[in-house]
Amino acid sequence: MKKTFFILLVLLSFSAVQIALASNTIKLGVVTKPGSAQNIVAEKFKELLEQNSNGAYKVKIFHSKSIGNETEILQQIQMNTIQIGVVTGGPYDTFAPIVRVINYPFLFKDASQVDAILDGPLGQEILDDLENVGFKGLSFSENGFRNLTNNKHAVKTAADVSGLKLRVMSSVLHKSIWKSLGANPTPMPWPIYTELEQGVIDGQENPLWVMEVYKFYEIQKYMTLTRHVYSPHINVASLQWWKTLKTADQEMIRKAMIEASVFQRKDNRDKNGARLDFLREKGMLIEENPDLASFRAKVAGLKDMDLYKDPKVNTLLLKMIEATK
Ligand code: EAX
Repeated sequence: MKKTFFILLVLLSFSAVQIALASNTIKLGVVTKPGSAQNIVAEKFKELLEQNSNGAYKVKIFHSKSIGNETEILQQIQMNTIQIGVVTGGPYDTFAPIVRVINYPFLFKDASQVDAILDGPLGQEILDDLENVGFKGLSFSENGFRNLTNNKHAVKTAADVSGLKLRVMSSVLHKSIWKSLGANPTPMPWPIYTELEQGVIDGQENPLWVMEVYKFYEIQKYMTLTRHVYSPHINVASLQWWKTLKTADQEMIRKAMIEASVFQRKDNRDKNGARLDFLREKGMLIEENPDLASFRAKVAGLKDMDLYKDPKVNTLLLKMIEATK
């Protein structure tokens, strides 16, 4: 009898330990594959948090669409079936329209302006706003400035974009930008290699690392350095999960994500020069000095569109435009 009780006790405490361990495993979702910008953030975060918590927290990274596209990752974070995501700004659009403020075309001049603003009070306003839709905003890392590629012809001025079938992210803003520029934009989730290869679409737009890591140089001849949108990753936790954590743990997790973000932004920027050389070597024809004035002129009306009508979003957009002048 005594012995049975003892065994039962051992079993019980064993499962209690297991529960404790399981609850400290953070599931982190990214849509892209190892070597991608999002994955570099995720891996650095894992390394830092596991180290700083002396192993009390474990991070399991789900990548390469293994738990769905970016919209689906965000939905799972809202439900707390995944705790953290490193997700591109575009798909947040349908969850929190305030994010459109960062993706506004030709807003930021350069990386140092991006950091000053996103790491400052305006960026914080956006992170805080995400709490209204179930996300705890932790930090911004980056995809980077987005550039146009296509397989039809060289693009130098906005007029050259006319009629191109372009894939855009699941974002009304991105769709509106390319409509204003005269293209024929189709929203599609990531990844899109097959669609480009089969000619379902003529082109797409993304930062330089994407053309390299996803080998778009094999299937896209022309690239134009349009830098039309600065594309952040917004790194969030499930608010539902966040509220169950001790303050000290929240701080440890937030700090690790901020540190991982700072690390990745630098890493991404440091590599851009070499990427251009690499893509040129691979045979891409790169227009380095497009007529950006012609692009700007066509998207100038966006800020007066319904997209930015919500007073909160509109006020922040105007502040952002002022701050990036
Ligand atoms: O990082 O969907 C997109 O175009 C994103 O930039 C993608 O996550 C690649």
